[in-house]
Amino acid sequence: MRIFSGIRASGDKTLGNYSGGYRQYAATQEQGDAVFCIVDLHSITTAYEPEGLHEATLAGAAMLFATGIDPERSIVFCQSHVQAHAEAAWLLSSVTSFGELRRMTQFKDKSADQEFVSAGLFTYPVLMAGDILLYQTDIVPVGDDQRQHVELTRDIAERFNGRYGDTFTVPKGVYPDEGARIKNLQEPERLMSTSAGNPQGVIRIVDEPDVIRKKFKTAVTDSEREVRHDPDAKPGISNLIEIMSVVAGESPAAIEARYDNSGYGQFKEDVGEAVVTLFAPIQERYRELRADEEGLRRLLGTGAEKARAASAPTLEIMVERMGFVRP
Ligand code: AQP
Repeated sequence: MRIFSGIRASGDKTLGNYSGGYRQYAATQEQGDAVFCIVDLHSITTAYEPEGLHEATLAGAAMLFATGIDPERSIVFCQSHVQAHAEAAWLLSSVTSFGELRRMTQFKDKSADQEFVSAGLFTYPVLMAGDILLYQTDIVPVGDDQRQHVELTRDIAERFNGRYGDTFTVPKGVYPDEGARIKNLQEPERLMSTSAGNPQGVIRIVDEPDVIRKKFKTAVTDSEREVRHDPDAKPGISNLIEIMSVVAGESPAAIEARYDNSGYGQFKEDVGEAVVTLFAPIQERYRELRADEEGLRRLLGTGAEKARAASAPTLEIMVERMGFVRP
């Protein structure tokens, strides 16, 4: 089985990224041939600084390895190191409609925050489709915010296959049962995000333990006392239950039972402590890896070579079937 997922090089990654991304990557790499991409070409679709991109790319690589991706076992590389990705995006844009892209909710949300809305922000889902399809991917482990893009990728694959003959495996999105949509602790109606929302409600994987504890302690809840999973009536506490479920590997029902009658204070403290304990070894590995820039570049170089070899045959079939003359 072929597994592919991408993670944007941007800012400090969050508990949301851990839940929908990293933890799923580490688990799925055990199930087949996994390919993980730092999607740095995606990072330039919103306002950014070149030095920031440089740092975020290296940090992105370090975080993948720190959270358990094994470079011997899985392919880890940067999107900009493998030219097939930019080429595939252009080719696939001919089988993607303007109407489909206009319906993407992430474009609507992200463009609303931008002073300058780049064409790349609009067409980025095609780049993502190419990322996935170039590797004949079977499954794409992601968080729920990527569901619409994975569905679009499936439509693009089917349309290409229908028009030019069977070329791509049609991939399936894999979303975690719990923690596919971790919310901002201060604004439980919105997703926890690297780039948006109240920063006090965003748990960054590299946050100091005391910062994490404080963010959980001050998390928004409601005026009841009951630790009960009910996302509509109790979004704040339900979010904390889901976080605890991700971190402790327990079902929401088991967590409710454990905190029956104990009130919110103790529960919030325990969730914070559980996250601190989970992140401590990741932070340590991350610091070591990030300090060795040469080592990271070497690993990314090897990953890019493997990714070029793995994607080249599919790109070749695409251009041939589409009627291009090859030199
Ligand atoms: N809040 C979240 N809950 C669960 N999963 C999430 N993911 C992101 N936020 C949550 C998942 O993390 C993986 C990598 O995401 P990404 O870095 O490619 O970027 P994103 O989805 O756009 O979210 P970010 O990191 O918050 O970046 P911004 O908002 O700055 O663009 C994906 O699988 C994603 O589903």
